[in-house]
Amino acid sequence: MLSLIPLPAAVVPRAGEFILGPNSRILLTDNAQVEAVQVAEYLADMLRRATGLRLPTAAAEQPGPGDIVLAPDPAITADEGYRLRVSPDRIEIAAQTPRGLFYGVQTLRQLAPIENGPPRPAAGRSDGWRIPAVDIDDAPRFPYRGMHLDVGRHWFPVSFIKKYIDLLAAYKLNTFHWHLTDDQGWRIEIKQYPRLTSVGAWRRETQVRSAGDGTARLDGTPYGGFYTQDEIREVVGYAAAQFITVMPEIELPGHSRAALAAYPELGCTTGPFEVATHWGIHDDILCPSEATFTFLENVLEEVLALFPSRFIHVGGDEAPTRRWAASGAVRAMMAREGLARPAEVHGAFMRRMGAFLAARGRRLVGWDEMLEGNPGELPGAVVMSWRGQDGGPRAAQEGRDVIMAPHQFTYFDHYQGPPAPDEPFALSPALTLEKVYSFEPVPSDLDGAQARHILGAQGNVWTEWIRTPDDAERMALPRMLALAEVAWSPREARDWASFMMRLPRHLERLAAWPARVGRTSE
Ligand code: TNX
Repeated sequence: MLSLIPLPAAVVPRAGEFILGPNSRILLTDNAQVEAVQVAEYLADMLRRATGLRLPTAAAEQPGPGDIVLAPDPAITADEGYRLRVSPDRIEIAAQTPRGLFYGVQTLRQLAPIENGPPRPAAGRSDGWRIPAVDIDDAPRFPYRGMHLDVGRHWFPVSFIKKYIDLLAAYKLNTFHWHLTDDQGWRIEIKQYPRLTSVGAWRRETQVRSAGDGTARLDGTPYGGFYTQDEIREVVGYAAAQFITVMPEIELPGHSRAALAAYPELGCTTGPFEVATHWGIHDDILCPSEATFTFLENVLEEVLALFPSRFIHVGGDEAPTRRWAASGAVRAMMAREGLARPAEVHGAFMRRMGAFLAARGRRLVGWDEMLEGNPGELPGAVVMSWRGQDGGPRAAQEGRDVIMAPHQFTYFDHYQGPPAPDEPFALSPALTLEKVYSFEPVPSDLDGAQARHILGAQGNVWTEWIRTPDDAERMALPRMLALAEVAWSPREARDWASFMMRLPRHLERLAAWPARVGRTSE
C-alpha cells in the first residue's frame, strides 16, 4: 500500500520499482517556465534532504534510466492536476502548469524516503533508493483548500509561519488564511497608522487557564508582537514559491479593540479603550463614520499592496450592535441611508468594503454573519461558513460562493479526544480526527448548480489557548491531514480505514520534520 495523503484521484500500482541513484538527473524541457525550473530545484533540494544525493537539474536531454522528467502537458486540463508515472526506467511528472508539477512532486515526496529522517541505507541495498512503480492521475476536488492561523490572540514567529506553510504545501493545501488582527492584538505594520502596532500590538496581560482547569485568571504579564511589512512580504513570497496564496484577514467592524485602543476616534464612544486581555465577544466595535471608512480603506490599500491574493478577508463575525444602537450619530446615519435595524449597519460596512475591494480587482471574504445585515448583492463576495452548516447552503442558494469551515468539523482549537492530564486547556467538545475526516463540504440539500458555489474547505486554528508553535502544531496535526483529504480527494474514494492505514507513515514523517523544509532566502 502506498501511504499517500491526500489520496490521489486515481492510483494504479505497476510491477517493478524505480531506483534512484547517484546518476539520476532531474530533466526539464528546454523552454520550461521559470516556475517549473523552481519546482525542479525544490525537488532536488527535497531529494537531497531525503537521500543525501545531489541530483543535477538539466534541460531536456534524452532521459536515461534513473532520470526524473518534469514535462509540460497541455492535455492535462485541470489547473492543479498532474500525472505521475513511476516505472522501472524513469519517473515522469507531467502537468499543464508549474503548480500541477509541484503537486506531482509532493506526491513523489511521499513515495521517497523521509527527509531528515533516521539515516537509512538505500533500502538496504548499495545501489539506490527504491520507489514502487505506479501510475497516478490526480487533480483536486475543490479549488480552495485552506488552513487558518490566528496570530491576533497569540503571535507566532516568522520561522513557525514558514513551517506552517511548508506543512500546508506538503498536503496540497493552497491557501493560508492569516488572521492578523483581533481584540487582543493588531499584528501587521501599517505605515500610515503607526499606533496600530506601537499601541495595538501590545496587551497588559492575558487570560490563562491551567491544563484541564475551568478557572480563568489573568497572568499579569505584558504580551505582544507584530510583523513588519518586510516580514509580511517575505512570508507571502515564501508561500508563493510553494503555490500557496496568503489570504490576510483584517477584522471589521468587530474584534477590533486593538485598533480602537490605538485610534479611539474610530469608536462610537469616547472609550477609553484598551487592547483586550480577555477572550470572547467585545461590545466596543468600529463606528460606521466617514473617519472609520477612510481609516479602513487606507489600511486596506497597504494590505492590498502586500498581498496579491484575490481573496481579502474582512472578518464580519461577532459584532454586537449595542454601541451602534446607543449612538446618535449612527441613528442619524441609519435614517439617512434607510437602514431599518442596527444590524443593517453591518451590511453597510460590507457593501462599502466589498465595493472598495471589487474596484481593485479583489473579492471580499467574510464570516457568515455578513449575511445577516442585508448586505445586498456584494458582487464577488465569498462567505466563510463557520456557525454550523446553515450559513453555507443558504449563501450558495443565494448564488454566493462559499468556503466551508463549520466549527463542528474544522475547529482545531478543540481537544482531539479525552485530554491528557497535562494537556493545555482547549475547547470542548472534542473534535476527533475521525470526525474531521467525516466532514462533507457540500451540503446534501444543494442542487448541482448550487453545489458549484462551494469553493472548498478550511481548518481553523484559533489561538486563545494555544500559546506556542509546539502547541499550534499539536492542535493542527494530524487533523490538518484529514482536512486535506476532505478538500482534495474524490468523495467516493474517501475511506476512514484506508486513511488510518496510510497515517502512520505520515506521523513518522511529521515527527522527523525539520524546522523549515521549503527553500528560503535565509
Ligand atoms: C469564534 S469563528 C470566533 C473566534 C474565536 C473562536 C473560538 C469566528 C469567526 N469567531 O473569534 O476565536 O470562536 O473557537
